[in-house]
Amino acid sequence: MKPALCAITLLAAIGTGTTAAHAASHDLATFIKEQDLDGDGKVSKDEFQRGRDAEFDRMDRNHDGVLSHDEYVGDYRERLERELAQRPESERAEERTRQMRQAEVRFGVLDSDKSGGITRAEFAATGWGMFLRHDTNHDGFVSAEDVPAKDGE
Ligand SMILES: [Ca+2]
Ligand SMILES: [Ca+2]
Ligand SMILES: [Ca+2]
Repeated sequence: MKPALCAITLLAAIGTGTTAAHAASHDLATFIKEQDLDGDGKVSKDEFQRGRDAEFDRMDRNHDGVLSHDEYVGDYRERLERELAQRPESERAEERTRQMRQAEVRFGVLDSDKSGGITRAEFAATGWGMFLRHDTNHDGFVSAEDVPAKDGE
């Protein structure tokens, strides 16, 4: 199995149940909701590229073209804390531990050459894998016309 493919499978598996995921969602409806920037109900390649670039730039706080561990995991933690604030306090600690563990795993997967940082190319590679996975009718758009991929595929 090629490393990129392996990463996509793993990302899909650990993406389940997370709402603040940096990885493009493996759920078709969520993917469209998150990536459809102009609201026409489908995600074009151009739109997806712009969205991914914007997300990378937002996370790359020191603008060196690499998402360091602190930038990636720190950004995730901030988003997670905002989300956890909506939950009953009794659930927060456990959820925080679980989600942060997943964020660490995702960082390791995205950093495919294990250099300690995620380059734009690494970030893009896993995203495109997800786009192609969703575009099951291969028309270059992810839309409701695509058949949702089943978990585990
Ligand atoms: Ca669109
Ligand atoms: Ca950086
Ligand atoms: Ca399609």
